[in-house]
Amino acid sequence: MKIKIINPNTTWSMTRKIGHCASQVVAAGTEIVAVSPAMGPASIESHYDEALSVPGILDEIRLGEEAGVDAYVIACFGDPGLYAAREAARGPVIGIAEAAMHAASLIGSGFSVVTTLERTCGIAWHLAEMYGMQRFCRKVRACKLNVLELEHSGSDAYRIIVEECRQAMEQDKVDSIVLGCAGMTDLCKAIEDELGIAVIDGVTVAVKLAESLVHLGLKTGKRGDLAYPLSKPYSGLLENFSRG
Ligand code: 2AL
Repeated sequence: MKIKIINPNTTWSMTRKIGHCASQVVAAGTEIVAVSPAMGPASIESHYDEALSVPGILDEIRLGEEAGVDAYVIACFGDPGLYAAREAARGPVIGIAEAAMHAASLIGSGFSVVTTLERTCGIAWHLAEMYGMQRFCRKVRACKLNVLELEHSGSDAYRIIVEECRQAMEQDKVDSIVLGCAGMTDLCKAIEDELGIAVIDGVTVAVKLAESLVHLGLKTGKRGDLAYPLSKPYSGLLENFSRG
């Protein structure tokens, strides 16, 4: 089984980290391919970044379909381009925010999200609403860290994130904490050990969900609004996205 993880930002140190953490949790016969698209923002922390990450994601889906990939994970907490990617893919496509929030809803009655910049909190709330997870989401907390600070060993990011998770644990009456950035995947176990509360990383949950769906023979439905996109011309920079 081949699962392709698309880190929609172009920071390969993060992509390698994501691929490594995902490889630790899959079965022996599951191959993980972690990529960043050839085009896109270095980090994603706004609606603007999200929109500009989507063509790169869709290009990686196209390449994956040609290479016989069985399932995909979109490894960015805003789940950018998720439904467009599902239209273009045969197999399942899972976003890390939807995976993490659903996992949290299965193990407790409430979770808080701990994410990067304040400005991304609205994106997380919007997703919680869209996925029917608002009932479980107690709070979305920002660490005031930008995404790329997670890649700098001297940035004190771990300490700052642990302290925000501690606040969530003490103040929000939650059963778990959802990490709000794919770049936090490597910190999950250490935070959980330090605080003694369930900490959920969407990358590992999404990859296990994708693996399970493939194992069960479940694919993306093509009978309704996730059918393959219609064939038509696309122009300018999007010329190569024409299907047909
Ligand atoms: C993210 C993420 O997961 N990767 C990225 O570049 N931006 N989301 C976030 N809220 O920081």
